[in-house]
Amino acid sequence: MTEASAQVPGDDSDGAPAALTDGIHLVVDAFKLNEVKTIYGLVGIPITDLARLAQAEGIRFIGFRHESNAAHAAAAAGFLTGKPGICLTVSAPGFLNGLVGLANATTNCFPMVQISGSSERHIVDLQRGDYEEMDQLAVARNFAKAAYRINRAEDIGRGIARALRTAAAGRPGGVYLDIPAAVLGEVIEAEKGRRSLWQVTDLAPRQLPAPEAVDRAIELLATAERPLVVLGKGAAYARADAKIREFIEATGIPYVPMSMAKGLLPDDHPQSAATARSLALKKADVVLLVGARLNWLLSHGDAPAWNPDATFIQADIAAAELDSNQPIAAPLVGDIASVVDALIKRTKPGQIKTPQGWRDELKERSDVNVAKMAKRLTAAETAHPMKFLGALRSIRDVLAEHPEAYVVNEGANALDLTRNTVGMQVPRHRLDSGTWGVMGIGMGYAIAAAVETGAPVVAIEGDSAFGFSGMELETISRYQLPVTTVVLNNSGVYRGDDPSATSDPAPTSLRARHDLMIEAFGGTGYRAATPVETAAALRSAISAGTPALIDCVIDPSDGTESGNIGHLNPKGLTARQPASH
Ligand code: ADP
Ligand code: TZD
Repeated sequence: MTEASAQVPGDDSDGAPAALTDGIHLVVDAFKLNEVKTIYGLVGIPITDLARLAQAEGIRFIGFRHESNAAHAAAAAGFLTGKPGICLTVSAPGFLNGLVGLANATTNCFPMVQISGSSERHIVDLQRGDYEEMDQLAVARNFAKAAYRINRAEDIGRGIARALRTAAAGRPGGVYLDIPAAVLGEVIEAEKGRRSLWQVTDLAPRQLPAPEAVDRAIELLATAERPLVVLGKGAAYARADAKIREFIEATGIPYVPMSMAKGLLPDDHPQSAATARSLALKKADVVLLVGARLNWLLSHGDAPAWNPDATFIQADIAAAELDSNQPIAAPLVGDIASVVDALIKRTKPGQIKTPQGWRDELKERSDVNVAKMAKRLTAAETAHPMKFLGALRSIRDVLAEHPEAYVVNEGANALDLTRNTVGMQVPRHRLDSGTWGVMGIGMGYAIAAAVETGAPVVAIEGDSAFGFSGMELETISRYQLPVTTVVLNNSGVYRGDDPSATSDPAPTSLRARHDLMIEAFGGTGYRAATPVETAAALRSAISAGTPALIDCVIDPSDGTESGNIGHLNPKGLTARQPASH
């Protein structure tokens, strides 16, 4: 227990004064009991003393410049550790700023809890006009996996346990927990408070698939002529790396990793069909989805991206996910570690075989695509001004020397091209824009990766993407985190030569020397205009292990509108590609 500061005459039988505690102490005690190690937040009324006490009690408090970034950090911490990340925000505007991160975490199935202080209930509920007045609980319900409010100090332990459990169990997601200022300040007897707290046992219990469901899936895979496994970020999250590898290698089935599943098996694994992805999807006849949704990122399982006669098997913890887009012939509902374990145990030796012809076909396509890419990379090496691929080739080579480094990645072209160029060797080391394709996760995710792991972090950012969280360079510098930010700076959203400018800059136009920004906070700024300079700067920044930013000067005419998802733009009368002149 934290040291309660006051005593009053109690009604104990011996008349001794009873020790007291309050809401703030109880929150910190509940965190400690549940082994919360870090809080990502931004202070103000009514949570400043909560942050101070948490820090004094040995919980790390990372103070941000904007709540959205703190919430993204908590979400990334949840993905990286498998335990809900904690974000702490103030009332109304602070709460709303954090909500983007909470909603994004829920969309990506990352466990986190956003705790917000809130204003006086009796004023808020009659809309009398309080300081930072808002019915936060009602708002949060729409954007989170669940939302709860604690109305009495004696319920703090219960509320925190419930929030942690809900965030982590089943399909992980974001949980909102509202704690009004009056509850944080409520004083109760310390013993009553102590007895009200508990530690959550087995946060995310295993969920085993039924044996007949597993056999059904195995029989389908056994009849396949062109089987395929798709690994999603749910598979990465499940920490079943060794089992997944064992199953894939024992059956010889080719696999395609979704972007955050890169590294689950090393990207240069001979069964990876990542470099023959289009062909793999178009021709596979039996597809095993492992922690990957058939959403827009997988063209909803529809032709022509997919074989219209493909049969789908889906392993997922959320039964309601199944059949959301295509018929699922063999549902495997359970946690991925248990599902893959059951698949391994129930497959008879030699029962699932992958025809060599299918593997050869993928390998041939892959060789062609790799050769094409190698040619583009070589051409980019000498191009001046520097192209995305020129910078990325250098980044790829330096990162190959540091497989332990975490890669954070956002942007449009900066996202697509990095994903395709930079290989990952280790599971859960790539964090990116995810299911929403959201901009703004960059510095928050990078900070969480550095804080949670202590490993070097390289954030590869489009110049627009970086701007959403750029002020957190100060946070990175204040905590001296080993984060190198590489801005692929082509002076605009998508590209920097949009001809649609009037007397004002074009809607996509941007101008910044990001290397100068970090210097204001005491970090090291580099400017790189060539691939050689990019490699030298990245090597030096990673080996220094201190905050750095490399502004890579990229040809403003390099890049395509909306990256590889330009087809999602509406095609009305005014539709055109402004930057493709
Ligand atoms: P990607 O974008 O990489 O394709 P998605 O985010 O679409 O991945 O899918 C992740 C899926 O993984 C979600 O449907 C989620 O329910 C599921 N999932 C998350 N954790 C687990 C787990 N431990 N076991 C089983 N399924 C999980
Ligand atoms: N706002 C938010 C929160 N998310 C978004 N995805 C967008 C806006 C729209 N958007 C994209 O989808 S990518 C992008 C924006 C603004 C930035 C692309 O420019 P960039 O990258 O400089 O980051 P490239 O490499 O120049 O394409």
